[in-house]
Amino acid sequence: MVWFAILMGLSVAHGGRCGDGLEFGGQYFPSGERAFATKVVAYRPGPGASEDYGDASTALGVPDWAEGKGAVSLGTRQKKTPAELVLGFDIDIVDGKGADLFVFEVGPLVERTRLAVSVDGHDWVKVGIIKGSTRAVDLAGTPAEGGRWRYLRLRSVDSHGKAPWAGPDIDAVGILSCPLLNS
Ligand SMILES: [Ca+2]
Ligand SMILES: [Ca+2]
Repeated sequence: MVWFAILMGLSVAHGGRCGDGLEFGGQYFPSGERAFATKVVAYRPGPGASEDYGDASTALGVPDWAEGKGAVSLGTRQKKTPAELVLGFDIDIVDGKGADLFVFEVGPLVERTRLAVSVDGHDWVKVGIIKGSTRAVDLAGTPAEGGRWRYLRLRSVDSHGKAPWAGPDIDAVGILSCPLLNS
């Protein structure tokens, strides 16, 4: 049984998803292109979101913002209906060493965006806010630590801002950690 367990361990290690990582915008993603969101589950823009940046599918896949195209605007926060974007992934979001999720937000500074993860797209666990020069979150120390998740929710935090750049403008979101098992 011991040998069986060791062999299983080896096969898992070799069959892992993190052998061919890629770098985007100076950030290394161990899972390569698979690290990026593949589904738009919900998009509910708040005030100030421009129609020119109203295609949520532009947040899928690897970062591709160029010449004013390739990102979706969330608009600003409203009290009753939060401005939000919900994305799904084909691999698990897990708590690995260091930061676990990286958001490509257009512009020199990230507008405050609250992130939450979910197993099913219904029950959410808040994992923190990205802002300014911080574009990544670490699940360590959050209620999501040690879990496995497939959905990410991004919500506008600030209620000020004007079109066409009100609120966060999301080009892409990728998983930095390496979900070796059950992916
Ligand atoms: Ca981590
Ligand atoms: Ca994009």
